[in-house]
Amino acid sequence: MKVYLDNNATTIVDPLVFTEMEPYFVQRYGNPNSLHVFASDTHPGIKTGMEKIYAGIHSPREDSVIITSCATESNNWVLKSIYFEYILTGKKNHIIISEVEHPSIIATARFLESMGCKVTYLPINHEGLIDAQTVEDSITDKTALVSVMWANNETGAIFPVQEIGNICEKHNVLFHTDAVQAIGKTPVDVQSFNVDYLTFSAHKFHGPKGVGALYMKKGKELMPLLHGGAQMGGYRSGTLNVAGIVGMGKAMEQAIDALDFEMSEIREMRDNFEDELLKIEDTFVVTPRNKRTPNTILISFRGIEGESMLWDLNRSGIGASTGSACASEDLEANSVMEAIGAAEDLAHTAIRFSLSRYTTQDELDYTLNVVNAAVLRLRGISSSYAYAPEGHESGLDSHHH
Ligand code: 7TS
Repeated sequence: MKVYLDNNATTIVDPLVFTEMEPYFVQRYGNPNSLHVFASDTHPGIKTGMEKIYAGIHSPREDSVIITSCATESNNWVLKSIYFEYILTGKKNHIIISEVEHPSIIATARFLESMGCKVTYLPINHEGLIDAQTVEDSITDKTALVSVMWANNETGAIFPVQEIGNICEKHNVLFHTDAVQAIGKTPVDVQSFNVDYLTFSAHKFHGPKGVGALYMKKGKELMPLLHGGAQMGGYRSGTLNVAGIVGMGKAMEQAIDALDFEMSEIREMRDNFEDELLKIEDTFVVTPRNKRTPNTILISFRGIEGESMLWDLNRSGIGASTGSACASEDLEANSVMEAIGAAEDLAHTAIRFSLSRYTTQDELDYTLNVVNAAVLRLRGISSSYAYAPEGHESGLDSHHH
């Protein structure tokens, strides 16, 4: 049996999405900007795709949704753009982000620091959540931007973006949110939330890889990312990714259709699976379920190195993660677990299971059996588990690389 439980890293493309994209490779391949029928053949697909994308985040027509190549691009762009449009030319020099943003935000913020910006990294509390009050406390008259993700990729924690948006509006500070892990998992509405910029990526909601977007509210500024033929309103030149736009549109429509299913059925499957996992002794989940996206579990098995667990799971055909795939090249502790202040031995034991609407009960039953067997095997050979039973907060992290 092969079981895919790494949907926060990427997702299977919905077959309906693939079907809609297909004609745009061999049949309707024209450059949309050309002046002939090969071009105009592509226009209805682009129009429908864009309409579905706008509708999916409740964006009014007068706001902008600019298609990019991924969320990493959107995140880099919005931060660097704030630097060029608001900081370099004005009196502000400060941005606020959380310490558990995706590396595409953190690394960009560090780059801006090297350019002379001040950056505040907001802490998360013991539940892995951001307290909106810490945003307000960190804002000064020098603050240009707050960037806090909608939902965290490691824990699934949903951050208080509505409150943060209101605080930013009150203090006249721009607000960007990375909504990559929110689309299709919790309602995303840029009109009822005070969001100035918002990032998302098609491959996280059963669309194709290589297509992302940056939403911008009317009246806000953005530095053109790619100068050239003035596609995408001049913000991002380059021949449009027609199939990608068609695919992201269809994927967005499907994600919105399936939202209730995610928030009821998938949530229930996740909760039952989590209940079973927590029956294994010395296991921990930090963020309360009702404050998480419906598909995510970040769980620690005391005494078991995350990578060892992944190995056992993988041998049985199960794909999970120790956290962000972006960081798994090096054997670092889970960054969210570290930010929460977990003891180092626990921070190395986190495993992320992320479900999707394609996950079945059979797959979870099978996974549970494999996890149970893996826990027995790995704790049996774990020196740290034998020496550091529950409640014993020794720094005995004897399992090292
Ligand atoms: N932002 C968040 C919150 C993410 O989770 C990811 C990918 C990205 C941005 C980057 O998206 P991309 O479109 O540039 O690929 N996160 C993960 C993850 O959690 N495991 O692997 C990739």
